Amino acid sequence: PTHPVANAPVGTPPPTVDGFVREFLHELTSNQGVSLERSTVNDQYLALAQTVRNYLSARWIETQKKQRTTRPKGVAYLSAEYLLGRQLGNNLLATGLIDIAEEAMKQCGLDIAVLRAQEVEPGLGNGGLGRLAACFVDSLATMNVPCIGYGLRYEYGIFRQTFVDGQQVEQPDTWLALGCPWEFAHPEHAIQIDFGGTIETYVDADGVERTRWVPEWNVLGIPYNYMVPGYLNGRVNTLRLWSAEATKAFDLAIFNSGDYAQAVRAQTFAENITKVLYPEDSTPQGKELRLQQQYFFVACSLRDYIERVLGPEFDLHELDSRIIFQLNDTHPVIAVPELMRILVDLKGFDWDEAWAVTKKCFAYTCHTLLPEALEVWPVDLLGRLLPRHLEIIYRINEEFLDEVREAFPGDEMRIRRMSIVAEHPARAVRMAYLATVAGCKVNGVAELHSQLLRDKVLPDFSQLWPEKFTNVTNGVTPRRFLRLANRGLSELISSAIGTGWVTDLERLRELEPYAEDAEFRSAFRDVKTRNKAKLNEVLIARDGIELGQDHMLDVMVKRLHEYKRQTLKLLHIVTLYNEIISGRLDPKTVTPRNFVFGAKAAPGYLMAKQIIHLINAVGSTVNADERVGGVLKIAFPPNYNVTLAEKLIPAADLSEQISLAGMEASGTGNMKFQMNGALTIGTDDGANVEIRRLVGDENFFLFGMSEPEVAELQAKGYDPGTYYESDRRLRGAIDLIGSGHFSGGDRGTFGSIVTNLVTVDRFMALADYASYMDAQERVEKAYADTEEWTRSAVLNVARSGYFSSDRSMRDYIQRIWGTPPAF
Ligand code: 26W
Repeated sequence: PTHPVANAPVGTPPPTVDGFVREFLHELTSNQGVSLERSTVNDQYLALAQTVRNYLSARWIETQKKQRTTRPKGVAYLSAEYLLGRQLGNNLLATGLIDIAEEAMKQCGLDIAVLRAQEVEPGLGNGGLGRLAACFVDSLATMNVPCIGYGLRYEYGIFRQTFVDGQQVEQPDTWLALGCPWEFAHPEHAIQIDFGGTIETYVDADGVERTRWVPEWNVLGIPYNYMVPGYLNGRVNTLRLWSAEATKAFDLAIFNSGDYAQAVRAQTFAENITKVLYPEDSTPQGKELRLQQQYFFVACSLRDYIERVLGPEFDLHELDSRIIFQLNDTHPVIAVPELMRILVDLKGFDWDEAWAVTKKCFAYTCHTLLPEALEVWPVDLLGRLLPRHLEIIYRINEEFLDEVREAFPGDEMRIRRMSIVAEHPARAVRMAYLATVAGCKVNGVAELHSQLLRDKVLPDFSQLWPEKFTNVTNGVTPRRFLRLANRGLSELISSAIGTGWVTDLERLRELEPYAEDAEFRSAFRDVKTRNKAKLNEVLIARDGIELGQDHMLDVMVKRLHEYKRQTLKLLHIVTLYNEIISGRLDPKTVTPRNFVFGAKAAPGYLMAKQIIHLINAVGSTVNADERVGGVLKIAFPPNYNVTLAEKLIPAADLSEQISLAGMEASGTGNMKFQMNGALTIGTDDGANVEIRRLVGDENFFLFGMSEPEVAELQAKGYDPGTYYESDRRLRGAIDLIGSGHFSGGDRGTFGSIVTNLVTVDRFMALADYASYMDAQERVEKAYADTEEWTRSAVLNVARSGYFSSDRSMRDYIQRIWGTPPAF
């Protein structure tokens, strides 16, 4: 069969299965150097990837050629993380080659699913922020917006999680070990990046006193390009990730000194910069290497854009007509003084002229509310690594504080509060303040978060510049998380309303009437059942985990963090278990449920690691206890990642989004579950607020305090002990954990979790416990009415269109970038 292929090279005939087979076999022999008979699965995967890559690269070149003539304004997304997930399936989908490739592999006697499973996902991110960046670049390509994603090519991505006796053990993620067919290395375009040294002043030819940086050492940045295809539209954008290598000059000096071994060590030193992704996703460690990573990738990216994309002819006074640099959290904020340095020190701009340009070229997205997650760099560290940048930051701060003085004369307290340079506890640069001062716009990632950002995190700034602040609610790509991950539901949707929803997700609204259609509901349930069966197969093969048959699937997947409250979920489970084994609850009256957890803990976050241990301990105890009669099944597959998410989410019935109100900036998992027909049990937090508004109260299980109620309780003084004392079931659950029941009788194992809960409980799990238990009872009742539950599930899907990242991108374009579609 032939098939129109949108990303096929111009002028080439539509691909056929035969043609695909020929190209595949050619790649196998010429690139892998093996015959089909002797090839390994890895050979086959690489040859298949190469075949797809060939289709894309012609379009990619075409896109770039057009851009060089039309010179549109583009977006440079600056992000230290991209959590891409597997590429092959996505690229097959974008090129319209899925069916052809499947058939072609069949003709070669191969199962494409086996080949696809061979791909190791690039896990170059921690969680929400990195996955969001991947969704955004997908949407921009699909919407035909010129975008270049800049980031770091970590040699080791997020660690591989294993469990040893229920405890997390981290293994290095060797994602490049078997070869990555999706990257294009360009060592010939290496860029030199300087560090350290001193600054000196000199008088230039016009008699003007100027400053220059005399750096001490340097490394090379090697660009690796990745293709970001739009969905069936022929555009292929670029993701450019930088890898660090030693410079020739650097080792030559040492080689010449005769110390060969030292010279080789110097190479390792340089390469360390992009060796590994920092696995902390909320508490910056203030590590020098992290700052090196940040400066390294933004310095490479600015140079690349200014010199290679714009070129020497371009008048940098007009920079904002060609680019907006979107700062994905504060990690790339050192780009601000870097651009100032380029303009003032290297291009001869006046300070004011340079600042006027810089202010128009950056916009800042904040992704958090936790005070400890806000990056702050000690000035001694900054001054040692980037002396000129520190000086530039001081000047930006001085002029900014003059502006504040003018607006609020005599208000020295305000000056101190707003200073980019904090004086206490140690002198340090507040990167979020620098980003807010330099950015033309500042946005939060959900309505509630943006409001709290204005009112609680940056109140002085929003008072000074109210027009700077805006909201863009996050979104997720429906290509990966619905069309690709849930083929069954996609086909059902398309059979009802056509295929337009894939690029226009609001059209899912047309499904609303089908919620009333018993036949459609039955087909919808069949899809869920099949997705559950597939998940079972995956979990058995992957981890030997067997879920209960015909159980409700209740899923909580996200990074392990106290504010997300995995312990609250555990308290629900332990309560049910305790009530059953103490004879107060008949297991036959309990809705059979699989509780699935997926979560990585930052390696240095001890409480998070203990909570993982506790989940596993509760799991093995409850799963093995015959009194439970199999109605409660707990599964915690290790190494939750994008690939596993794509299997879990389409199978889920219930989505757990139970953070303390005011803590989760947005959440994006919540959106993926909704889109795949799970109902949400959740607090009024992050984007849950908007999900609930869209699906309606009757299709959402709300519980817990609202953000103002949390603030009020905080203010009057929170004592978790009172909840423990007064709630019998809660006390029973906590005491059971404290008794050593889940730790072979050892009371010490989980002692610190218990003590923390009843004495500190920073995220108020105990305060929300009763309300959560109530909501879970409502879930049970609702689930018992299969038709009503399905009706709600269909409505959840039908009302999820707003959470397409295409809509987020439209909002960024309208409210922040002003980028017109390219051509
Ligand atoms: C170690 C420094 C650090 C600090 C914060 C590293 C990474 C972060 C990120 C901001 C953590 C993160 O991923 N935040 C999540 O961003 C998502 C996308 O906007 C939101 O949906 C989540 O609510 C938010 O937790």
